[in-house]
Amino acid sequence: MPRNYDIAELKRLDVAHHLPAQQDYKLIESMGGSRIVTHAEGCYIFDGDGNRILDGMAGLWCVNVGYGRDELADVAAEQMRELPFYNTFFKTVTPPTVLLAEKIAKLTGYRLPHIFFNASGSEANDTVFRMVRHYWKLKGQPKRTVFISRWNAYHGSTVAGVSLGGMTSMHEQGNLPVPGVEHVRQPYWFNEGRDMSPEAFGLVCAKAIEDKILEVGPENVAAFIGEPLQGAGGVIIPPANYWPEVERICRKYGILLVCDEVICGFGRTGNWWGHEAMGVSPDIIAMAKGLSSGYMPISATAVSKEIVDVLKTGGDFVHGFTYSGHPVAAAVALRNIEIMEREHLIERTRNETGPYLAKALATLNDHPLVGETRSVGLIGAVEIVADKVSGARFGGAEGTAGPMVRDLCIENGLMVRGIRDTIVMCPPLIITTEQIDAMISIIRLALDLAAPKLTTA
Ligand code: PXG
Repeated sequence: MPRNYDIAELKRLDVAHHLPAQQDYKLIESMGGSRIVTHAEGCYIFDGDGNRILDGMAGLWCVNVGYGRDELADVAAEQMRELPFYNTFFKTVTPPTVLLAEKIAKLTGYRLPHIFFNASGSEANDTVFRMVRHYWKLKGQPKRTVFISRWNAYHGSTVAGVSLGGMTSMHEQGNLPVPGVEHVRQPYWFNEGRDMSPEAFGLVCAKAIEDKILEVGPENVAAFIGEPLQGAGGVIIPPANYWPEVERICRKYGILLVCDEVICGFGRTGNWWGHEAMGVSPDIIAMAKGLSSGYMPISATAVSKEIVDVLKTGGDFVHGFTYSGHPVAAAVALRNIEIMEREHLIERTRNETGPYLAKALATLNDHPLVGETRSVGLIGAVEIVADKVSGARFGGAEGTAGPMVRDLCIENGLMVRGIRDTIVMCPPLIITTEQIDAMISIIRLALDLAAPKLTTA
């Protein structure tokens, strides 16, 4: 049970001393501090003001097995007592780290049998950045340094993560991207492709990658990186033919294919990996979040044998972090995966709750403010529009309706994100059909409440 916190004092201290992630500090100050989340159980979070909120975001796209798993707390405590820390720098490793590496390799069908551990998704992508360039140099093709990514992609908040990502607001802070990253258009059919069929649009977006390869020179391109579906970009689900065509292009020019599975991995799409849902076989994947369901900070980069065989010709790969292969995080991740297997959460998402969410979302299509609903497994989106036919947005530009509807959802007991004018959701994989119904009812209510304000604004 929660402790008896002095919430007013915590809010005061929050404003005085704590700098939150990706926030407007002045705004938090004007609010008198952030919402203090005190405890959580199953699919619900509870705050210091007495609110119970259905967590439609699984924390931050990560608490796949839901909150309140005593066995994850127990396994962490056991490991902390036995060995709280040891590193992987001194020709040393710990038992949970080795066992987790084997487990992840197995989940890739041993196609990506070698695992490098990190503590965050950003670091997993930093590892990609350094490893890929090093690989090409060792292979005798040192000019292959360029990464191709998509506008509006999210690959993290470190220098490499922001550079690989395609968020222009992030690029503007810190003079990024670093040289050697090129961005191409995203496969966002609802916003950018409705004048053609999804199939035609899928080919156009894949062709943009080929055009960029030819512009940069294939001999200079190291890798293409992409999220199987863009999460933080607004749950952008590419047309079905996009990824197979991207893979064909990468193979044609001998370019490495990297999938960022930080959100899509560990059951989110109803498969272990998002790339399985998209029908491609990457050479490298980055993962985090659902790997431990957020119970411990841990991430990993899984790599093909071919790449590691080349790395073996180069002596030390001088890369790694203090917390690479942290034994407590690894022990928790192992047990988290065991829970997913024991409770058949991937199959349940694929066969039951995923299809149920898709149908429940589709019931919103009759709402005058809804332009499209879409989902894969348990990740979904609702597009808010002023005009259902043209797709025009309220206020003439994106970003008015989304935050308003999001805030109304939260006020009415549902945590979702509003990305531009898209409401996105990514609930724990343990969500029940009744809880999905509750989620959709609250979104409908929020849309109803927002409609008069938006139409008169
Ligand atoms: N790749 C992807 C696909 C992600 O979604 C990262 C990498 C970076 O992971 P770390 O652990 O370094 O944060 C992420 C993280 C949002 C939001 O606005 C999304 C993330 C992080 C913070 C905010 O939805 N995803």
